[in-house]
Amino acid sequence: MNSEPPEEPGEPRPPAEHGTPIGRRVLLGTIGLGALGVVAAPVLQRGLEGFLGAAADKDPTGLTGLLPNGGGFRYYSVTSSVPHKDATDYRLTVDGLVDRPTTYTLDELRALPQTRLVKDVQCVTGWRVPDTPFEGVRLSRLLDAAGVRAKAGAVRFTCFDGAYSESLTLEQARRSDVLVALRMQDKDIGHAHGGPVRLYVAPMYFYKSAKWLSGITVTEDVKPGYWERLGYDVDAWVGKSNGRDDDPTS
Ligand SMILES: Nc1nc2c(c(=O)[nH]1)N[C@H]1C(S)=C(S)[C@@H](COP(=O)(O)O)O[C@H]1N2
Ligand SMILES: [Mo]
Repeated sequence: MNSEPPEEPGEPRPPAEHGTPIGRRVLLGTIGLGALGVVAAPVLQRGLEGFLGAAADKDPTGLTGLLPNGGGFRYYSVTSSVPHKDATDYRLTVDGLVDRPTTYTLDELRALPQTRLVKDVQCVTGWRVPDTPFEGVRLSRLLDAAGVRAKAGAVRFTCFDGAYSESLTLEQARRSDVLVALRMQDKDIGHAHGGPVRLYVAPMYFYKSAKWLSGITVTEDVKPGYWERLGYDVDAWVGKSNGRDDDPTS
C-alpha cells in the first residue's frame, strides 16, 4: 500500500524545490504515460484533450497533469474537478472599482473585436511551447467599457473551478498583449485548456494565464494569486522573475 500522501493536483514544485535533480514527478510522469497506453484505446475517439480533461476530473493526485497535452502543453488544475461551461451557461463578470459592472455571455465576448497574437508559452517549471496563437478580447477593452475608477490600482481574476486566482497591476492589465482569450491554437479553447474563456498574459509565466476565467474584479492593490501565495513571483515576467533566465515571450 502506498502511504505517501497524494501530491497536490496541478502545478508541481514550489520555487524552493526547483533545484531538485530527479523529482517524484519524473517518475510519476513515466508511470502516467504507461497508464495512458493501457487506457488510451477506448477513448481515442474523444481526442487526447477530452481524455485528459475527463481523466483529470477523476484523478485527485494530479497524475494526469504530467501527460503531454497536444503540442507540448500540459494539463494543470489545482482542483480535482472543474464544471464544464459553454455558450449556454458561461458568464464573465467585471466588477469592483468600476462605474459600470458588467456580465458578459460567451456570444457577447465573441461579438467584440478580437485580437490574435502568436508567441511562445513558457511555464515556470521549464516547459516551453513555441509560436502558439491566442485570440480574444483585449482586457483593456473590457476595463475601459466598465469604467475603472481613479483609486483603482490592480485587477484580480477568479475562476469557475472555485479555487484558482490571479492578479495584475492595472498598468500590466492594460498592455496590448493581455487578452481575455476565447481561442488557442486557432480553435475554441477546450475544457482542458481552461475553456471556454481563459486569461492570456503573453509576457509572463503561464501561471498568470488563469484558466476557466469567470471574474475580473478591479481592486485598489494587488492581491497575490493562488501560486503566488505559495511562493511564485507576483510580477511574473518571463526571464526576469522566479529566479529563471528564459528568453522573453513578448
Ligand atoms: N484555473 C487555473 N488556471 C491555471 C492553472 C490552474 O491550475 N488552474 N494552472 C496555471 C499553470 S501553472 C499553467 S502552466 C497553465 C497551464 O495551462 P494548460 O493546462 O492549458 O497547459 O495554466 C495556468 N492557469
Ligand atoms: Mo505553470
